[in-house]
Amino acid sequence: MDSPPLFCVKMRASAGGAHVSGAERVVPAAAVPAALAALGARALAHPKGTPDDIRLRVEPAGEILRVPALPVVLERTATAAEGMARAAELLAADGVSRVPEIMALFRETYAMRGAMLLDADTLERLEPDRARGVRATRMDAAEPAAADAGAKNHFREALVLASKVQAAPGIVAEICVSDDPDYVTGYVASKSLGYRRIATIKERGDPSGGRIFLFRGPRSLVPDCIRFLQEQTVLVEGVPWTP
Ligand code: PML
Ligand code: MG
Repeated sequence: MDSPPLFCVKMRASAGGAHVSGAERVVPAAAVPAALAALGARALAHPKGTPDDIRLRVEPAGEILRVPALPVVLERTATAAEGMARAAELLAADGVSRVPEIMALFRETYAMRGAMLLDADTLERLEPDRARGVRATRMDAAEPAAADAGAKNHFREALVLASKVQAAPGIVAEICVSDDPDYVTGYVASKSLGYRRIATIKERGDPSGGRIFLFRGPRSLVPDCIRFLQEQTVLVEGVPWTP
């Protein structure tokens, strides 16, 4: 039996032009109204504040690619400094050179809506629009998500995104720090490291966060990479509810 067509449901909320929150689901038509309601409620209840602009959007999901979730490993760190050092160590162990320079560039992601796309070796920035960055979008966990309708599950959503990103052409690794002031856990991900959850990677109360996607390959591959991140709908299989 053919499965019913799926739709991407997206929410983006901002205040005074600054990004507050965003989330998305990939669901069959019958589940679109509930997904819109849940994402709308979420936009209104974000710890970063009440938005003055909430956008909800529904698009046909098109052709779906299924990828497995990256395996999850917890890295126990107690302070932001320890967490950043652990992230750097993992990237270096994974064959990324110039890690201190990459970590220094991380600060520049704080004001961006999307991620920085960085050549892992030359450190050249590859995003067509540097203020916006590159946004990984059109993705969800493959398993039915009835219990997922309510509050944000940082871990699950991040694992979905990281698993999609590592399936993109040319991507070799990612580093992420949440921009939610009270969410201190971040991660480093790659195909060989899996999803390394770093228990503490920033100070509580700190609103700065961002993502860097590290790319390796010919420049001719960059458009394919960006197209995959932004346009290919991906369902991630085997995403656990809790880490
Ligand atoms: C975000 O706020 O969107 C990033 C969340 C990172 C989640 C890390 C984890 O809990 O595994
Ligand atoms: Mg956030």
